[in-house]
Amino acid sequence: SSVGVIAVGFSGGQGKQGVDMGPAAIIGCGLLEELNYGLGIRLHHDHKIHTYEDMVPEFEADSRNMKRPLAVSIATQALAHQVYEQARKNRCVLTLGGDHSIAIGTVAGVARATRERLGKDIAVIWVDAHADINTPETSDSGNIHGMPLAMLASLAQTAPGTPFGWLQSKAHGGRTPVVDLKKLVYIGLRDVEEAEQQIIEQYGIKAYTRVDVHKLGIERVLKDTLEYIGRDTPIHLSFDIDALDPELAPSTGTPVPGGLTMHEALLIAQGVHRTRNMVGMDLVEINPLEEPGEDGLGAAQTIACGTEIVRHAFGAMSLREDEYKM
Ligand code: DIR
Ligand code: MN
Ligand code: MN
Ligand code: MN
Repeated sequence: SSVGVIAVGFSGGQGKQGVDMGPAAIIGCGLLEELNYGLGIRLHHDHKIHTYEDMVPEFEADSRNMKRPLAVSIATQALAHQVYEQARKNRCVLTLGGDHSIAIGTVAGVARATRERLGKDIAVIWVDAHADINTPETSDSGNIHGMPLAMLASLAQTAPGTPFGWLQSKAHGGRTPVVDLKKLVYIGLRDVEEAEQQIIEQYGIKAYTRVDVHKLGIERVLKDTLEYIGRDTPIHLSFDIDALDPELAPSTGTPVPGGLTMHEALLIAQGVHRTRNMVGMDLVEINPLEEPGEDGLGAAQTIACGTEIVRHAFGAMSLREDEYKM
Protein backbone atom coordinates (compact mmCIF):
# COMPACT_ATOMS: atom_id res chain seq x y z
CA SER A 1 0.00 0.00 0.00
CA SER A 2 1.00 3.55 -0.57
CA VAL A 3 0.64 6.52 1.73
CA GLY A 4 1.16 10.24 1.22
CA VAL A 5 2.59 12.03 4.25
CA ILE A 6 2.26 15.76 4.82
CA ALA A 7 3.89 17.44 7.82
CA VAL A 8 2.16 20.64 8.84
CA GLY A 9 3.82 22.84 11.42
CA PHE A 10 0.94 25.24 11.72
CA SER A 11 -0.36 26.71 14.97
CA GLY A 12 -2.47 29.65 13.80
CA GLY A 13 -5.78 28.03 14.74
CA GLN A 14 -5.10 28.51 18.43
CA GLY A 15 -3.00 30.63 20.72
CA LYS A 16 -0.25 28.43 22.17
CA GLN A 17 3.24 28.12 20.79
CA GLY A 18 4.66 24.67 20.25
CA VAL A 19 1.96 22.75 18.39
CA ASP A 20 3.82 23.78 15.24
CA MET A 21 6.68 21.58 16.55
CA GLY A 22 4.47 18.49 16.68
CA PRO A 23 5.37 17.00 13.30
CA ALA A 24 9.13 17.47 13.73
CA ALA A 25 8.89 15.81 17.13
CA ILE A 26 6.91 12.79 16.01
CA ILE A 27 8.94 12.31 12.84
CA GLY A 28 12.13 12.75 14.86
CA CYS A 29 11.03 9.90 17.11
CA GLY A 30 10.80 7.56 14.14
CA LEU A 31 7.17 7.46 13.03
CA LEU A 32 8.00 7.29 9.33
CA GLU A 33 10.53 4.48 9.82
CA GLU A 34 7.89 2.57 11.76
CA LEU A 35 5.54 2.86 8.80
CA ASN A 36 8.14 2.31 6.13
CA TYR A 37 10.52 -0.34 7.49
CA GLY A 38 8.24 -1.61 10.23
CA LEU A 39 5.02 -2.04 8.27
CA GLY A 40 6.38 -2.09 4.72
CA ILE A 41 4.37 0.91 3.58
CA ARG A 42 5.62 2.94 0.65
CA LEU A 43 5.67 6.57 1.72
CA HIS A 44 5.44 9.59 -0.52
CA HIS A 45 6.54 12.81 1.08
CA ASP A 46 8.65 15.85 0.45
CA HIS A 47 10.69 15.80 3.69
CA LYS A 48 9.51 19.30 4.54
CA ILE A 49 7.60 20.72 7.44
CA HIS A 50 5.06 23.07 5.93
CA THR A 51 4.41 26.23 7.89
CA TYR A 52 2.95 28.37 5.09
CA GLU A 53 4.87 31.25 6.68
CA ASP A 54 5.72 32.77 3.33
CA MET A 55 2.03 32.81 2.37
CA VAL A 56 0.25 34.07 5.47
CA PRO A 57 0.30 37.48 7.16
CA GLU A 58 2.46 37.61 10.26
CA PHE A 59 0.00 39.82 12.09
CA GLU A 60 -3.69 40.09 11.49
CA ALA A 61 -6.57 41.73 13.32
CA ASP A 62 -9.38 39.55 14.64
CA SER A 63 -12.28 39.53 12.26
CA ARG A 64 -15.87 38.31 12.68
CA ASN A 65 -14.87 36.84 16.05
CA MET A 66 -12.15 34.72 14.46
CA LYS A 67 -8.47 34.90 15.33
CA ARG A 68 -6.22 34.90 12.27
CA PRO A 69 -8.91 33.95 9.74
CA LEU A 70 -6.80 34.96 6.77
CA ALA A 71 -3.78 32.94 7.91
CA VAL A 72 -5.83 29.83 8.60
CA SER A 73 -7.79 30.17 5.38
CA ILE A 74 -4.67 30.60 3.24
CA ALA A 75 -2.78 27.78 4.96
CA THR A 76 -5.67 25.31 4.81
CA GLN A 77 -6.41 26.12 1.19
CA ALA A 78 -2.78 25.38 0.31
CA LEU A 79 -2.91 22.20 2.38
CA ALA A 80 -6.15 21.11 0.70
CA HIS A 81 -4.34 21.31 -2.60
CA GLN A 82 -1.36 19.27 -1.35
CA VAL A 83 -3.66 16.64 0.12
CA TYR A 84 -5.70 16.49 -3.06
CA GLU A 85 -2.58 15.96 -5.16
CA GLN A 86 -1.64 12.96 -3.00
CA ALA A 87 -5.12 11.53 -2.69
CA ARG A 88 -5.90 11.66 -6.39
CA LYS A 89 -2.96 9.32 -6.96
CA ASN A 90 -4.83 6.71 -4.97
CA ARG A 91 -2.84 7.23 -1.78
CA CYS A 92 -4.19 7.37 1.71
CA VAL A 93 -3.04 10.74 3.05
CA LEU A 94 -1.55 11.02 6.54
CA THR A 95 -1.26 14.58 7.81
CA LEU A 96 0.73 15.37 10.93
CA GLY A 97 -0.21 18.59 12.69
CA GLY A 98 -0.27 21.21 13.83
CA ASP A 99 -3.49 22.33 15.44
CA HIS A 100 -6.87 20.94 14.42
CA SER A 101 -7.75 23.85 12.13
CA ILE A 102 -5.62 22.06 9.53
CA ALA A 103 -8.41 19.49 9.13
CA ILE A 104 -10.23 22.14 7.09
CA GLY A 105 -7.57 21.52 4.47
CA THR A 106 -7.10 17.79 4.86
CA VAL A 107 -10.78 16.90 4.79
CA ALA A 108 -11.46 19.25 1.87
CA GLY A 109 -8.59 17.74 -0.13
CA VAL A 110 -9.49 14.13 0.63
CA ALA A 111 -13.20 14.72 0.01
CA ARG A 112 -12.55 16.25 -3.38
CA ALA A 113 -10.19 13.52 -4.57
CA THR A 114 -12.47 10.76 -3.30
CA ARG A 115 -15.45 12.22 -5.07
CA GLU A 116 -13.49 12.43 -8.31
CA ARG A 117 -11.89 9.03 -7.96
CA LEU A 118 -14.76 6.95 -6.59
CA GLY A 119 -17.81 9.14 -7.02
CA LYS A 120 -18.44 8.88 -3.28
CA ASP A 121 -18.77 11.19 -0.30
CA ILE A 122 -16.42 10.52 2.59
CA ALA A 123 -17.43 9.79 6.15
CA VAL A 124 -15.46 11.49 8.92
CA ILE A 125 -14.62 9.91 12.28
CA TRP A 126 -13.60 12.71 14.62
CA VAL A 127 -11.83 11.42 17.72
CA ASP A 128 -11.53 14.33 20.13
CA ALA A 129 -12.40 15.61 23.58
CA HIS A 130 -13.95 18.58 21.77
CA ALA A 131 -16.61 18.85 19.08
CA ASP A 132 -14.75 21.50 17.04
CA ILE A 133 -18.02 22.66 15.52
CA ASN A 134 -18.28 26.20 16.85
CA THR A 135 -19.23 28.77 14.27
CA PRO A 136 -17.46 32.13 14.49
CA GLU A 137 -20.65 33.39 16.12
CA THR A 138 -20.89 30.68 18.81
CA SER A 139 -17.18 30.52 19.67
CA ASP A 140 -16.04 31.92 23.00
CA SER A 141 -12.37 31.69 22.17
CA GLY A 142 -12.32 32.81 18.53
CA ASN A 143 -9.78 30.02 17.93
CA ILE A 144 -10.41 28.40 14.58
CA HIS A 145 -9.19 24.98 15.78
CA GLY A 146 -12.57 24.90 17.56
CA MET A 147 -14.40 25.53 14.24
CA PRO A 148 -13.14 23.20 11.50
CA LEU A 149 -16.31 21.13 11.28
CA ALA A 150 -18.51 24.23 11.11
CA MET A 151 -16.40 25.40 8.17
CA LEU A 152 -16.45 22.02 6.44
CA ALA A 153 -20.20 21.61 6.92
CA SER A 154 -20.90 25.17 5.76
CA LEU A 155 -22.50 26.12 9.08
CA ALA A 156 -20.34 29.22 9.04
CA GLN A 157 -21.40 31.75 6.45
CA THR A 158 -18.55 32.57 4.13
CA ALA A 159 -18.78 34.58 0.95
CA PRO A 160 -16.45 34.07 -2.01
CA GLY A 161 -13.37 36.23 -1.61
CA THR A 162 -13.55 36.27 2.19
CA PRO A 163 -11.64 33.85 4.45
CA PHE A 164 -12.84 30.26 3.86
CA GLY A 165 -14.88 31.38 0.86
CA TRP A 166 -12.76 28.90 -1.14
CA LEU A 167 -14.63 26.09 0.61
CA GLN A 168 -17.78 27.17 -1.20
CA SER A 169 -16.27 27.49 -4.64
CA LYS A 170 -17.27 24.93 -7.21
CA ALA A 171 -13.81 25.22 -8.71
CA HIS A 172 -12.44 23.65 -5.60
CA GLY A 173 -13.99 20.30 -6.25
CA GLY A 174 -17.63 20.36 -6.83
CA ARG A 175 -19.91 19.87 -3.94
CA THR A 176 -20.59 21.93 -0.87
CA PRO A 177 -20.78 21.39 1.95
CA VAL A 178 -17.57 19.36 2.02
CA VAL A 179 -18.81 17.30 4.97
CA ASP A 180 -22.28 15.87 5.29
CA LEU A 181 -23.08 15.98 9.00
CA LYS A 182 -24.97 12.69 8.59
CA LYS A 183 -21.64 11.11 7.74
CA LEU A 184 -19.80 12.47 10.76
CA VAL A 185 -19.22 10.42 13.94
CA TYR A 186 -17.59 11.73 17.10
CA ILE A 187 -15.79 9.52 19.59
CA GLY A 188 -14.44 10.67 22.94
CA LEU A 189 -16.30 13.95 23.48
CA ARG A 190 -16.19 15.42 26.96
CA ASP A 191 -15.77 19.19 26.62
CA VAL A 192 -18.61 20.33 24.39
CA GLU A 193 -19.90 23.87 24.58
CA GLU A 194 -23.62 24.51 24.84
CA ALA A 195 -23.95 25.99 21.37
CA GLU A 196 -22.04 23.03 19.97
CA GLN A 197 -24.36 20.61 21.77
CA GLN A 198 -27.29 22.40 20.15
CA ILE A 199 -25.73 21.98 16.72
CA ILE A 200 -25.12 18.27 17.41
CA GLU A 201 -28.77 17.83 18.36
CA GLN A 202 -30.18 20.02 15.62
CA TYR A 203 -28.37 18.08 12.89
CA GLY A 204 -28.66 14.70 14.60
CA ILE A 205 -24.91 14.15 14.55
CA LYS A 206 -23.79 10.73 15.77
CA ALA A 207 -21.74 11.33 18.90
CA TYR A 208 -20.16 8.92 21.38
CA THR A 209 -19.08 10.80 24.48
CA ARG A 210 -16.73 9.66 27.20
CA VAL A 211 -19.78 8.35 29.06
CA ASP A 212 -21.01 6.41 26.02
CA VAL A 213 -17.60 4.79 25.59
CA HIS A 214 -17.64 3.88 29.26
CA LYS A 215 -21.18 2.52 29.27
CA LEU A 216 -21.28 0.77 25.89
CA GLY A 217 -17.64 -0.26 25.70
CA ILE A 218 -15.34 0.69 22.85
CA GLU A 219 -16.04 -2.44 20.80
CA ARG A 220 -19.74 -1.67 20.65
CA VAL A 221 -19.05 2.00 19.90
CA LEU A 222 -16.75 1.05 17.05
CA LYS A 223 -19.10 -1.56 15.65
CA ASP A 224 -22.01 0.88 15.71
CA THR A 225 -19.86 3.63 14.18
CA LEU A 226 -18.80 1.48 11.26
CA GLU A 227 -22.31 0.19 10.74
CA TYR A 228 -23.68 3.74 10.82
CA ILE A 229 -21.11 4.86 8.26
CA GLY A 230 -21.81 1.85 6.07
CA ARG A 231 -19.55 -0.58 4.26
CA ASP A 232 -17.69 0.66 1.18
CA THR A 233 -17.73 4.21 2.50
CA PRO A 234 -14.38 6.01 2.34
CA ILE A 235 -13.33 7.14 5.81
CA HIS A 236 -11.27 10.09 6.98
CA LEU A 237 -10.03 9.60 10.55
CA SER A 238 -9.25 12.89 12.27
CA PHE A 239 -7.50 12.12 15.54
CA ASP A 240 -6.94 14.89 18.08
CA ILE A 241 -4.41 13.64 20.63
CA ASP A 242 -6.44 15.33 23.40
CA ALA A 243 -9.01 12.54 22.94
CA LEU A 244 -6.60 10.47 25.02
CA ASP A 245 -6.51 10.82 28.75
CA PRO A 246 -4.04 13.55 29.74
CA GLU A 247 -2.36 11.07 32.10
CA LEU A 248 -1.23 9.29 28.94
CA ALA A 249 -0.84 12.22 26.57
CA PRO A 250 -0.29 15.40 28.56
CA SER A 251 1.50 17.42 25.89
CA THR A 252 -1.44 19.09 24.22
CA GLY A 253 -2.94 22.56 24.35
CA THR A 254 -6.32 21.82 25.90
CA PRO A 255 -6.15 18.65 28.01
CA VAL A 256 -9.43 17.37 29.46
CA PRO A 257 -9.57 14.69 32.20
CA GLY A 258 -11.40 11.43 31.66
CA GLY A 259 -10.10 10.60 28.22
CA LEU A 260 -9.67 7.47 26.15
CA THR A 261 -7.25 4.73 27.13
CA MET A 262 -4.67 3.44 24.68
CA HIS A 263 -6.66 0.23 24.36
CA GLU A 264 -9.66 2.25 23.23
CA ALA A 265 -7.67 4.45 20.87
CA LEU A 266 -5.86 1.49 19.30
CA LEU A 267 -9.11 -0.40 18.77
CA ILE A 268 -10.51 2.62 16.93
CA ALA A 269 -7.39 2.90 14.77
CA GLN A 270 -7.24 -0.82 14.07
CA GLY A 271 -10.97 -0.98 13.41
CA VAL A 272 -10.77 1.79 10.84
CA HIS A 273 -7.80 0.12 9.19
CA ARG A 274 -9.65 -3.16 8.90
CA THR A 275 -12.42 -1.56 6.88
CA ARG A 276 -9.74 -1.03 4.15
CA ASN A 277 -11.61 2.20 3.46
CA MET A 278 -9.40 4.76 5.15
CA VAL A 279 -8.60 7.51 2.65
CA GLY A 280 -7.13 10.03 5.07
CA MET A 281 -5.91 10.45 8.61
CA ASP A 282 -4.89 13.47 10.69
CA LEU A 283 -2.91 13.34 13.91
CA VAL A 284 -3.12 16.77 15.51
CA GLU A 285 -2.59 18.88 18.62
CA ILE A 286 0.61 17.29 19.90
CA ASN A 287 2.41 20.21 21.54
CA PRO A 288 5.87 19.22 22.84
CA LEU A 289 6.16 22.51 24.74
CA GLU A 290 3.12 21.71 26.90
CA GLU A 291 5.18 19.70 29.31
CA PRO A 292 3.79 19.49 32.82
CA GLY A 293 6.74 17.55 34.24
CA GLU A 294 9.34 19.81 32.60
CA ASP A 295 11.54 16.77 32.10
CA GLY A 296 10.46 15.96 28.54
CA LEU A 297 8.86 12.71 29.63
CA GLY A 298 5.32 13.93 29.07
CA ALA A 299 6.14 14.97 25.53
CA ALA A 300 7.94 11.70 24.83
CA GLN A 301 5.00 9.75 26.16
CA THR A 302 2.51 11.80 24.12
CA ILE A 303 4.56 11.22 20.97
CA ALA A 304 4.80 7.49 21.71
CA CYS A 305 1.01 7.31 22.04
CA GLY A 306 0.51 9.19 18.77
CA THR A 307 2.97 6.92 16.99
CA GLU A 308 1.19 3.78 18.20
CA ILE A 309 -2.18 5.10 17.09
CA VAL A 310 -0.91 5.93 13.61
CA ARG A 311 0.85 2.55 13.35
CA HIS A 312 -2.39 0.78 14.17
CA ALA A 313 -4.38 2.88 11.71
CA PHE A 314 -1.93 1.69 9.04
CA GLY A 315 -2.13 -1.97 9.85
CA ALA A 316 -0.04 -2.77 12.91
CA MET A 317 -1.68 -5.60 14.79
CA SER A 318 -1.46 -5.85 18.52
CA LEU A 319 -4.44 -8.16 18.83
CA ARG A 320 -4.97 -11.63 17.43
CA GLU A 321 -7.88 -12.12 15.08
CA ASP A 322 -9.76 -14.10 17.71
CA GLU A 323 -9.33 -11.32 20.24
CA TYR A 324 -10.94 -8.96 17.85
CA LYS A 325 -14.44 -9.99 16.86
CA MET A 326 -16.43 -7.23 15.31
C1 DIR B 1 -13.04 25.20 22.55
C2 DIR B 1 -11.77 24.37 22.60
N1 DIR B 1 -14.20 24.40 22.33
C3 DIR B 1 -12.94 26.29 21.47
N2 DIR B 1 -11.57 23.58 21.47
C4 DIR B 1 -10.53 22.73 21.30
O1 DIR B 1 -11.99 27.05 21.54
O2 DIR B 1 -13.79 26.37 20.61
N3 DIR B 1 -10.49 21.86 20.36
N4 DIR B 1 -9.50 22.74 22.10
O3 DIR B 1 -9.60 20.87 20.16
MN1 MN C 1 -9.78 19.02 17.94
MN1 MN D 1 -9.58 18.64 21.16
MN1 MN E 1 -14.66 26.56 25.73
